[in-house]
Amino acid sequence: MARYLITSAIPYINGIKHLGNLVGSQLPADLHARYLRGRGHEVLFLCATDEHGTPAELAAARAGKPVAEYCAEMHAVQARLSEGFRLSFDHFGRSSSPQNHRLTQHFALRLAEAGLIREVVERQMYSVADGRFLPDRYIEGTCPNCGFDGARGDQCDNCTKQLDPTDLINPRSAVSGSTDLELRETRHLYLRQSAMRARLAEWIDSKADWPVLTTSIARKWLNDGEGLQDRGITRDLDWGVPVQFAGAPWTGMEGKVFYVWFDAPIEYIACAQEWVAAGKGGDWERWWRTDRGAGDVTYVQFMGKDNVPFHTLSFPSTIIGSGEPWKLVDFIKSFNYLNYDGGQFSTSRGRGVFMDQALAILPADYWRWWLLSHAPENSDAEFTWENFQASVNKDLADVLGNLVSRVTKFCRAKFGEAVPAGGAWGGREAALAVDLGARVRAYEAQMDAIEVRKAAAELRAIWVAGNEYLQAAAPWSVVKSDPAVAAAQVRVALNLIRLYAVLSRPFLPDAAEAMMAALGCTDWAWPADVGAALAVLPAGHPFVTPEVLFRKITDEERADWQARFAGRR
Ligand code: B3M
Ligand code: ZN
Repeated sequence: MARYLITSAIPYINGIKHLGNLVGSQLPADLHARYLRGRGHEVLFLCATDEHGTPAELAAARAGKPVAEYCAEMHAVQARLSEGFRLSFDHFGRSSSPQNHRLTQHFALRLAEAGLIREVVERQMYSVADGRFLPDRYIEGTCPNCGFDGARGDQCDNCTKQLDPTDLINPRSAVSGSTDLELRETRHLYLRQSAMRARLAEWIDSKADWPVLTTSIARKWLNDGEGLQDRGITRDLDWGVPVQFAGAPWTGMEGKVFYVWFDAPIEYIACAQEWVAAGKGGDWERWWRTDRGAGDVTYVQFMGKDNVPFHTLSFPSTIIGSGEPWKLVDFIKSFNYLNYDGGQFSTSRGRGVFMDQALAILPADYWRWWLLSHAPENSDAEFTWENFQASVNKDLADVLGNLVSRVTKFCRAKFGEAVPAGGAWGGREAALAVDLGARVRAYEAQMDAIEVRKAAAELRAIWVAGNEYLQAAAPWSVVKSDPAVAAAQVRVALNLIRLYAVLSRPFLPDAAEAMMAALGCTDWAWPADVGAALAVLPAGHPFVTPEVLFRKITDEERADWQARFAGRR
């Protein structure tokens, strides 16, 4: 038994996430956590909401709520949706927690002591009416490129041009609308990432087994242009981790907070402390401190490709730069984007399926299966309703669901609702055990490598092999001439259902539970030997015939959903 620490990128607090967000980090992380638990390993799986930064402040303002209240509410919403999708976090924390405040300030202090923080004087827009410096997104005006009146200080949403606040024509405060703005000098803290370049490059070079998507993005940032830049880690905002704290080695930083991307990854550690504070665990240090036992932990992170630079360069700079024995990530699994039906998911236009909407129309397992079996690993992927309908109807209803219902119904009709005794195995059963034995090892290999699509394909092949066995054995014909042989076949087939529940559980947790419940079995032991696994349920073991595991999606539903989620123009 080994120990695995697993974190998913922590979703922003502002709003409900869409299926593309889900498949880019949280869902595959859950797959991995469930798989490792199923194999008997000790797992700590952490996620949280990312609650700081301008998007949180702006969303709260739009909702007309104090930001702390808005975040508490949205955290509860996201936690409920995570449960709905059966994301098996050991703890779902909050980056606004006191633990994260303390730890973020601790890291800043350590980095300063190590000489890795410098103060930089900048000229920044100050709003006299609002009495504050304005972050770029808080300044609006006319785009110098396209003339759009609602351009922001960081970007024009109309023509997508990247802007500097000083580029805007007639700039005004997004807080009050005031045009009484002036450039004033202000000091910010910069993390000297450039000083870490050689160490980071050496570290990335040592990760030959990492996905190319991960290392190529990291190398691009390390080597492109002037190379790794020093990065401002403070912002002029009220909501966040205060920069001016007791014992801080700088002065005059009142009214500033740490940049959201500085404190967000630190939440991975703080979340383990929150897990302990919530009474769910006794010791976070054995997961996070190599001087306290974390040396034998394998740490795996999951994220979308846009988050890779922050996890391969910025967060490691924080961790390594602190000079303290924190656990560094061992493997970073990153994902491309999921597109939606010929375009992109769009929150502002309500285009695509969001987590709450998905659960309102179908149970979690349907979505989990499609998303994971089509995970955007080697390139961007696309959700289409046709493809979703075909996958659900074929893989889940026709292959897995059909096997379960055929076997249990046939047994009930001919032998009653208990595993029949029958005779010994024949050659076909022995061959099935050998075939499945090899397939299970192939499935494990893909799951170990976190090759999500390939693992799904192996699992599907395992289901198909069972159907083929049943089709060839044909107990419904054999029973007429040789009931004992048919009984032995059904005994194997009922055991196949249990084997499928165990193997499918990481992908389909609810269906797996339903299958095991029908079998009246609680033995989730992973199949070390498939021959033995096909004999776990003994003759005479009672079962109940389950409800339909997966229903089919009709053409009418598909058309209806396609129209419903197409978004506003
Ligand atoms: N919240 C971005 C995102 O959800 C950001 C991830 C933080 S991971 C520390 O894609
Ligand atoms: Zn523009």
